[in-house]
Amino acid sequence: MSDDQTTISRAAATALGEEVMRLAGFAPDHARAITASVVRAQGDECHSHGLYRLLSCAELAEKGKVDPEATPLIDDRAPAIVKVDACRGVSLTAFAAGLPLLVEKAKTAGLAALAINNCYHFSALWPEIEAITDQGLVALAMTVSHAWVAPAGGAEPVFGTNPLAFGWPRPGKNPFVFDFATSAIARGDLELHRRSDTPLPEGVAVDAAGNPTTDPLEAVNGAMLTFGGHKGSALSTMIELLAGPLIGDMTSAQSLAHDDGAGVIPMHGELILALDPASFLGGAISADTSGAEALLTAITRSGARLPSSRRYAARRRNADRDMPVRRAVLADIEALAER
Ligand code: NDP
Ligand code: PYC
Repeated sequence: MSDDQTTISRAAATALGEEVMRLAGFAPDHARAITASVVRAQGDECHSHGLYRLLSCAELAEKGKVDPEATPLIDDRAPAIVKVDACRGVSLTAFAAGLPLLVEKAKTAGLAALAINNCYHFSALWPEIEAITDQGLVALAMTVSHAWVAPAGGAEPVFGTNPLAFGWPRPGKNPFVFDFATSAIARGDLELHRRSDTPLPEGVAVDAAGNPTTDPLEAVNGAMLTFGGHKGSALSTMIELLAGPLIGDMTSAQSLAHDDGAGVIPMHGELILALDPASFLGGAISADTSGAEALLTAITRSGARLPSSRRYAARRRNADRDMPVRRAVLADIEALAER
C-alpha cells in the first residue's frame, strides 16, 4: 500500500458515510443508498466512484440543487416501459423504486426498459447492472453527464463522459460486466488527478487552445476527449440521444446549462434495458447454454482478462479486511463529519 493510502472497515465507512450524508441534509433512505453505493465501489477499488463521491454529494446538498428527501414516482408507461421520475433526487433511490417492475416486465415481455428522469447521477453503473444480472437477465445501462468532452475532430465540449455498461448473467459465477465512460478518462479520475496534483495520462484531454495536455486544470478549462476517436464519439452521441431526448430528458449540454455554474453533480436521465434469455430461447433456458461460456473462456484462454475481473478480485480481497482509501479523501470526509 502506498504512503498516501490508509484503510477503513466497511462498517466504519458505512457509519461515516451515513452520518455525513445525514448532516448534509439527505433523508435516511437517500443517505443509506448513497453510502451503500460508494462503500460498494470502494470495496471493489473503483476509486473514482467510491468514498470520494461523498464529498460531491455533500456539496450537491449544500448548494441546494438536489431534493434530499425526494420520493421517486413510478409510471407504468407501457407493457415494456417503466418510467421513474426521481423528482430531483439521486438516481439510486429511483433505480431501486423501478427495478421490480423492470424485472417483471422483462420476464413477461422478453425485454423491457427503465427510464429514469430528473435524477442527480454520481455513481458507477455496474451495481445497477449486477442487480439485473442477479435476476438472470441481460442488462445494458447508459447515462449522459455534463458537456465536458469534445467530439472526435471537434474542439468544443459537447458530450458528457457518458458511461455505457453491459451485463451477462453466468449462473454460479460472477456476471460478465463491462462499465466504462465513453470519454478517454472518467471525470471522477480527472478530479482525483486534480486533487492530488498528478498529471493525466497522455491523449485524454486538450487545453483551451485545443493543444494536448496532461495538466488536469488545463483539461478542465479545455476539453476531455472521447475514447477510440470517432468510434467513441459515435457511441457517445447514441447515449446522448437514447438517455436524453428519447426519454424526454436533457442532453449533457442542456444538463450543464441547467447547472448554471454551480459545478455540482449532473442532473439528467438514465436508460436501462433488461433482456430475458429464457424468453428469447424459449422455456427456462439459462444464459450459458448458447455458447456464451465457450466465448468467455476463449477470451481468458487467449491470455486476455475479462472486464470486471480486477474489480471482482478486489471484492474478494476486501471482503474480510479493511478497504484501501486515499488518506486525503478520508480526511476530507471526516472533516465533514466534524463540522
Ligand atoms: P475503466 O477504464 O477503469 O474500466 C472500464 C471497463 O473496462 C471496466 O469494466 C474494466 O474492468 C475494464 N477493463 C479495464 N482494463 C481492462 C483490461 N486490460 N482488459 C479487460 N477489461 C478491462 O472505467 P472508466 O474509468 O471509464 O469508468 C469508471 C467508472 O466510472 C464506471 O463504473 C462508470 O460507470 C463510471 N462513470 C459514471 C458516470 C456517471 O455519469 N454516473 C460517468 C462516467 C463514468 P475492471 O473494473 O475489472 O478493471
Ligand atoms: O466520472 O465522469 C464521471 C462522472 C460524471 C458523473 C458522475 N461520474
